[in-house]
Amino acid sequence: MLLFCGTMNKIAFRLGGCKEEGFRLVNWFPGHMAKTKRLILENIKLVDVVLELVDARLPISSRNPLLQEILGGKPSVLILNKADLAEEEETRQWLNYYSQQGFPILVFNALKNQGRNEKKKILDLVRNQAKNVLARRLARGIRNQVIRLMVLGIPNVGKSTMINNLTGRGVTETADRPGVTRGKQWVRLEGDVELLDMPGILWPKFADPVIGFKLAATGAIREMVYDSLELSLWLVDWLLQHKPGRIAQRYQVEEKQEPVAVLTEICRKRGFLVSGGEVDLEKGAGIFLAEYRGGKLGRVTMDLLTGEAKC
Ligand SMILES: Nc1nc2c(ncn2[C@@H]2O[C@H](COP(=O)(O)OP(=O)(O)O)[C@@H](O)[C@H]2O)c(=O)[nH]1
Ligand SMILES: [Mg+2]
Repeated sequence: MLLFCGTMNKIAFRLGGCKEEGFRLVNWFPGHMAKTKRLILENIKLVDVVLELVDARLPISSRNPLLQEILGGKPSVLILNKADLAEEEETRQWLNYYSQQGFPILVFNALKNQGRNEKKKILDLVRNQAKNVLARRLARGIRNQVIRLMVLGIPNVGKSTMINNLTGRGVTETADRPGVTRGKQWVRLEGDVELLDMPGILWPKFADPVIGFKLAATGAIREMVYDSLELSLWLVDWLLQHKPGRIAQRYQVEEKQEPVAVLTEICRKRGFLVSGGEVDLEKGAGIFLAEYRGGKLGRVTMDLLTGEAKC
């Protein structure tokens, strides 16, 4: 299970030594997977349509690898959430990509009050997806035409926020960290649509180390399972390669150097020093990650469809 070994060694090498902590990243989730899957399968039986939430910045990396197996043919609607944090042109391309594959799909910002129109768009897609199920039910003599749906997605993708948005409630049980949702009941969205008031929390992909880093960078992975310095160096490296100019613009530093030198320069500019004049890289890393997540480096789509840099 040394999934992150290669990249970690690269980073550790730049830091001047191999760090055991780097391998902590791999220990995430497997223990909970079987239980999580069982719970979701139990809930999925109760619904007609699934709202699959993914992060618009990571339209591939934030999808669960076993989703199709979990759905077992159950109709779903794909929602690219957090669209306000993703690059608009990239989102348009992803929308085309999934539409062409026949996915009913919508771009969304669950934090914002999207108004009736946006909610109606979701419900129209849901109703369309439920048509066959309702027809089959009717053919069996069941008159109940209420469509039941649930929200599914990996941690922190905005499931609770989406439920609040659809039900029109104030913010409850949302947090910036994964895995905070509890409780279970049905909420009527419209006369013919009910929503399970408990999202299905899926585990993310972690077969590919790059995906692990992307998920960690956007905040989908619990803080305790990665080392913020290593993650921030990976992110500096990724931004230098894929979004040149972003770091320079924010921090007025020279981009044509190794990631660790870039982070060191950021620390110096910000005055993050420890005794003896050494830079406090840990502090710089934490602040860099927080600023990135807070959108201070602009909108960033990390899964890329365009050019050579596909994902
Ligand atoms: N910018 C932005 N933030 C969002 C959006 N949806 C959710 N969030 C934030 O993402 C974090 C996680 O949301 P939450 O609903 O708790 O995710 P869950 O773990 O999937 O239930 C919270 O800080 C939300 O405010 C969105 O569309 N845009
Ligand atoms: Mg939640």
